[in-house]
Formats: sequence, structure tokens, C-alpha cells
Amino acid sequence: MLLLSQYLKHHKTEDTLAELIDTLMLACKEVAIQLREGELAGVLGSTDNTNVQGETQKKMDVIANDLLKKFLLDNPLVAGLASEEEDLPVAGNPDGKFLVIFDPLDGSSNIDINVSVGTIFSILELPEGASGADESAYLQNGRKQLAAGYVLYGQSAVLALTTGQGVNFFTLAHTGDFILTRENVQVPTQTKEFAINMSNHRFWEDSMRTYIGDLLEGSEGPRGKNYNMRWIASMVAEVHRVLTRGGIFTYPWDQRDPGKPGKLRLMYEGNPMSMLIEQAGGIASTCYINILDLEPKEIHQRVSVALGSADEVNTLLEYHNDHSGVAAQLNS
Ligand code: P6P
Repeated sequence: MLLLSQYLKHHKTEDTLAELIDTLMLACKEVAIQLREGELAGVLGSTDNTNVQGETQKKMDVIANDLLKKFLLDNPLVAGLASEEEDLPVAGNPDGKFLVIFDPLDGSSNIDINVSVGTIFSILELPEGASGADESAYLQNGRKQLAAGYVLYGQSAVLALTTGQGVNFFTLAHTGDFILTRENVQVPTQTKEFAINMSNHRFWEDSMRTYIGDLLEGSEGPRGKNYNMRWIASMVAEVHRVLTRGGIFTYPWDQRDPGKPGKLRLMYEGNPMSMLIEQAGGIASTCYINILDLEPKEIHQRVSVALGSADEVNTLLEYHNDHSGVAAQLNS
């Protein structure tokens, strides 16, 4: 039984990075405790506020965001943080070395129906001479991430973590320790399982309609095999399924708001999940280029996402080989 701290030490993770990951886990353990109490703690339901995304904030969105801010800003290593629930970055210690970007509770629309949600995080180094108060310091290409991961609050609380040396799962024990439960996670290259919100079908590009249509034709169609579909409406749960048994998850650009690249956010959903997927041997694309190759322009910018089993994502990319449309322009 290897504790998270022992694993990081054994794999020579730089000391201050290991310390920061430990701080993040202290916050996530508190989130897990609140979620476990649920109705009993009065943490379900919504607030009267909307966040910068224009979404109604759930009580747990605010509680999780406040817990992460408290623990991170108490750590002098943190120069600043950015959150889905914060309009602007929040400055930490001016002498700190790390920036932390997070979605405190991804999938929170599932809170009141007791379906899995999660905390997604991305860790960057503060650029030389920059300040954690400035948005520009956070706008770093996804390949600059020092570490990325999520804590999925399901039947068990599971941390999926990469520091650039592969992906590992750690399960939260009753002792409060995260214990290594799966080492060197690998995404199977092929799959028969896809995840997309089918209710948006009429708004997709023709290329996506054709790709999904061919999946639905099953063994009689051009793909020559039957597929199963999943949609949890919680990216963190979908990505955990893909890391665990393969699959393709996609939330593509659509015509509902054609000026938006997609629904999901690049800095605290796309980039951290893409680092995990690539580190586990999968592919994470905008449907046009690798997500980790995008140059960010603003902290809450959105992105089209197609990630998972390498062979399946490559097939999706073959359907999206025309890069002349607005979706490709917004996602390249
Ligand atoms: P829809 C949750 O709000 C989220 O950002 C992702 O976790 C999830 O995959 C997606 O949105 C669900 O979107 O349109 O199905 O509600």
C-alpha cells in the first residue's frame, strides 16, 4: 500500500510540487466530506447567483471553490489561482512559484441527483517576472503544465494524477490517505463506446453528424461494429471511464452559439484532461488540432473537445479533415 506522498517521493517528484499536490488533496478531502453529508449538511441545491459562465451556482460550487481558495492561498508556494467560479485570477504570495487553475466542482448540475462530480486542476509555474494577479501569467500553452489531475467524488473518491511521468489512480481511504490503486494507466487504443450529448445533433457540423451517424449504423455500417453510448453530463466522470476502459468523449462546436469554440473550458477542463489522456497514450483534440497545442487567449475561453482511444479519435479526425469552416478557425 503506497501513500500518495510516498509515491511522489519514490518517483522523485520535485519537493515543492509534491507539497502543492498535498495541499490540493487536503482541500479535496474537505470537499469529499461535504459531498458525503449531502442533504444532511444542507449543501445541495442552488444559490441565487450566476457565475462568469452565466451558469447558476450550486451551493457546493461555492463551498468547493472557497475550500480550494482557502487551502491554496494559505500555502506560500501559491503565487495565484484561477477558477471557473472566479471572474478574475486571485493573487497569492508574490514570492510564490506556482499557479493553480481549477474547476472546483465539474458536473455540479448532477449534485442534486447524487451523480458523480469532481475537482479538476492544472498546475503551472509562475513565469519569471510575472504576477499571480495578472491573467496573462496563466495563459500558457497546455504543454507547460507541471501537473494535472482530478478528484472524482463517486462511490469512492479517486485521484487521477500526472506529473508528466504517466497517469496513476489513488483512492481516498477512510484514514484520509490517498492510496495508490492503479499504476501507469493506459487508454486502450480501440473502443466500442462513445459519449456525446445527442440532443445537440441538429446543431453539429455535417462532419460530426456523419461521424456519429456511422457509429450508430453499427455492424451493418461503414465502421463494421456495434457501439454503445454513454452520457453522464459530468466530464470528470466521462474521462475517468475513458482512462479506465477506453472510449471517446466529445463535446464539439455547435451552431447554438457559433461564435463560441465549444462549451467546455480550455484552461481548467480541456488542458488538464488532455495532459492526462496523452500521458495515458490517448489523443485529445479540438477535432482539428491537439488541445495541448492551442495558445490560450483568455482564462475562461472555451474549446471543442474530442478525446480518448487513439484509433477512434484518429478516425474522428479523418471525418474532420476540412479545416475551412468556422469551427476549425475557432479551434486551431
Ligand atoms: P450538457 C458540466 O457542466 C460540463 O461542463 C461537463 O462536465 C459536461 O461534460 C458538460 O458540461 C455537460 O454538458 O450540455 O450535457 O449539460
